[in-house]
Amino acid sequence: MRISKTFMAVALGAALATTSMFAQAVEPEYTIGFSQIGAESEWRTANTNDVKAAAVKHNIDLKFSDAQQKQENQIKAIRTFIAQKVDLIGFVPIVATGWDNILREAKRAKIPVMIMDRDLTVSDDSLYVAKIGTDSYAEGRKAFDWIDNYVTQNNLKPRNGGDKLNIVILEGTVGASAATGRSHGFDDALNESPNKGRYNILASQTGDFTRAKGQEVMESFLKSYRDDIDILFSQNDDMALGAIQAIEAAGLKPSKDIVIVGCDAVKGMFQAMIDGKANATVECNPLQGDLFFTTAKKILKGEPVEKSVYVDEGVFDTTNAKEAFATRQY
Ligand code: GYE
Repeated sequence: MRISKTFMAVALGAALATTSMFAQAVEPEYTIGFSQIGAESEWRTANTNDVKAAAVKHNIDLKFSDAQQKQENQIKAIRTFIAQKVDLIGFVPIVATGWDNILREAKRAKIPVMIMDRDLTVSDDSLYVAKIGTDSYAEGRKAFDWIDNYVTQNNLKPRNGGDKLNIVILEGTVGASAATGRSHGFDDALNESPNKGRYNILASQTGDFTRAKGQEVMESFLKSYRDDIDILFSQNDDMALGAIQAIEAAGLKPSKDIVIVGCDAVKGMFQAMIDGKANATVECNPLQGDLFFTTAKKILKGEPVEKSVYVDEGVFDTTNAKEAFATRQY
């Protein structure tokens, strides 16, 4: 078949028109403002990357703001989103309290608000439409249960010859639900355990969810109790990784002299388990972007959504770390 030049020109023109029509069709469906806490941990970086990628996939114009670990910056960002008349506002509450006023401003402007990852306490639950995140309380319980099981199976004895196993705790950011939830879950599981009498919590202090602070606080624990600490529960993996450096610097063997359990299940912790320097980590899934934007779109279309959803999470330890590592996304 011979194709005439005219036909070619018409066909080309049509193709171009289709392309530009298509370009118009991919105009962002909604504008969403999102206030992230900062970049304090490997987990947070994975969470941020996931939110940004999911926004592209969901055809959202994302206004992303990093609060550099300060609640006042989050409040400012939310106020800016309100002024910009975005369609919906999402944020990760760095701490649980202090949000009532700004959320009332959003409500007055009729902008729906969604919460991601951490929990918050507000006087009126209608100040946000939906919350998706992780169950920190359950994570704390899982951490203690793993320890209790490990201690029983290995017949672990106190290093100092005393009658109790000494636990030290690196807590997360003061006032953050991820820290208080993990503390409560851990304490409740310990108090409910038939082996409760085996344990003593020797020290518990915040390391603000960062590697540097985790290392610093562990150094001070070791200064006071080098030969007494049997178990470290770190409320995130980054602090555990910092603590491992402090433990090695003190001439002790992480995972052997001191059992180390973290939270998050980030790649750095998998590597530490594979290298024999950490024992276990309770998973906390940062891949919440897809569910976040799916829920946001439903809200904006007036469809019903669940008020609160938790993502699924497991526990990893040296028995399955190597196998699981290959398929980890964060
Ligand atoms: O465990 C920690 C992060 O809020 C669940 O925040 C999150 C925690 C996570 O910085 O690494």
